[in-house]
Formats: sequence, C-alpha cells, structure tokens
Amino acid sequence: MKRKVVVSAAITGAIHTPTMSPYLPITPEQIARDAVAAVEAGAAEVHIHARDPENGHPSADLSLFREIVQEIRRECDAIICLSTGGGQGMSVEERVSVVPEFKPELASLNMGSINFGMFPLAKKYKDWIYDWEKPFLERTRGFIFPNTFSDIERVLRIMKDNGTKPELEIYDVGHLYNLFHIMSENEGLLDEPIYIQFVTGILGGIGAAIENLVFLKSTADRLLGSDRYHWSAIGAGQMQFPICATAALLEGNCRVGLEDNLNIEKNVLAKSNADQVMKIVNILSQFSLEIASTSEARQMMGLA
Ligand code: KMH
Ligand code: ZN
Repeated sequence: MKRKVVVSAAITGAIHTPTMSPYLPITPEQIARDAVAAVEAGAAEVHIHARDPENGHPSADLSLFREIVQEIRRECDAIICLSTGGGQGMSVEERVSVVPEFKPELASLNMGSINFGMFPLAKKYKDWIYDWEKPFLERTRGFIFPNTFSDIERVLRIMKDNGTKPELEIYDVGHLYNLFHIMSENEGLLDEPIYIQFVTGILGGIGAAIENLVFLKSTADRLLGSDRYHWSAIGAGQMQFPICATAALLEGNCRVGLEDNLNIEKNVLAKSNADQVMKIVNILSQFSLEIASTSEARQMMGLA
C-alpha cells in the first residue's frame, strides 16, 4: 500500500478554557459536530475529551462521553481515540473508565508523570467568562499529572482486556525509555507495531522544535527499531503546523485540533477543528503527500 498520512484531530482537550476562544466546542453536541466535520475535512481519527456543558470545565462524566461517542458513531466511521489523560485533578481510575465503558479502537496512554504547566496561559487573558478558569490554569504550577509505572501497566492491561489499542503519548525523551522498559518487562502486553504519539510543546515536557522531533524519532528507532512502531506528532501551540508537516515528511502521521492550538495562523483563531484539518491537508498536498481514509488508517495502524 502506498504510504499515506493519517491526520487526527483533537477536538477540545482539557487545556484551553472557554474564554480563550468562542470556537472551542463545549457541549457533547458541539464536540460531536466538530469531530464529524473534521472527519469530513480529512481526519481519520478524532481524539475526544468531554466538558461540562454548563461551564466548559473538563469532565470525566461517562454520560457526556456516551452522547459524544454515540453521535460520532452515528454520523461517520472515524477512528475514535478516547482520552485517558482526562483533565487536571481526575484520578487515574476516573480517567481510564472510558475504556471498559466504550471499548474504543484507540485510547491515549500517557507514558510518564510530568508537571503539566498550563499556568503561562493565565497571563494572556484578563476578563474570564467563568470563575474556575484562571485558578485552574494557575494551579498547574504545582500540578503533577500522575502516570506512574504501575498506573501505566494497570491501564495497559485494561486496554488489552477491552481490545483497545493504546496511543502512547510521549512528552519527553525519557518517556520512550519508560515505554521500552515496560515493553521489556511485560512481553505481549502491547500488540506490535505499537502506536506512538510524540507530544511536543507542553511545558513540563520537551519543546516544540523540529530538532526535538527528529531526536525523539531517532531515539525510538534506536530503542525499538523502526518496524515495531507507527507514529504521529503534536506541536502544541504555534508550532502545530510546522511539527505536523515535518512529521509527515519524516514518514509519520500528525495531529491537529483545538486541544493543541486555538489558532489557524498567528493571532487568528481557528473557527473549527475542520479548518485546521483542511489547512494541514492543503500543506501536505503541496508535498504530494496523500491523506489516509478511515479504512486506510485502520489498515495502517493494525486496527482493521
Ligand atoms: N493533551 C495533549 C498534550 C491525553 O488526552 O491523554 C496530549 C493528550 C493526552 O491528548
Ligand atoms: Zn487529549
């Protein structure tokens, strides 16, 4: 099969808050509608978090996830990747509960604990729509996003038992060593080729520089061997499109979406996730890179 690029779209996440963009999807209906539009624009995979429809606060409520998942499944055949990263303050048990409940084809699995720093965003805004937003961001100066070795192994077993493939989120080069160690100690726990997501640009993890992406990829090649994994990359913030284009040129895949970046270009808000998908599809077409359909993506990722 000719190599094609899997584009995924991370629809809303748990980093940005309602004040930052009127286009950030909040209700289950908005999240599902934006996800379906992203798929129509070329995304094969959608990465899903839920929010409280009353105030946009990240939520672990399974009934919200249910509405989103049912609506997406009704409207298209996207690969659904549910987040087990959840949002600040949720327990690992709450975060992983989406896996046995919905048995998604893919779910994120964060490969290490980091001081997930969202606090610089708080300085950029003055008038907040909701009282929770500013303290939510400022608290992350002292927030450790917990993903211990035992958490990771527990979640991996839950995913294995439910037929869910983990999308392994690597926020720094050390997380590749965590992954390598876990694979060495738990033969058969991960089905190969595994699926890695290089996450660049989160404060507390590696920065969104092209050199860092190249280093992450060469480290994964050295530790695992290039035939044991497929991969994708995220550039959080304004490096979103340069990191995505570079990943595709390096024979990887890429993730756009309002979870990672609210803009479509410098100082211009993206009006939807689909706008960002269309932009990366257009950039990749300039390099004659073709976009994978949902069924081609399933085949490439071993999901079929
Ligand atoms: N928040 C992103 C930087 C997850 O949801 O588990 C990575 C992510 C992880 O999407
Ligand atoms: Zn996420």
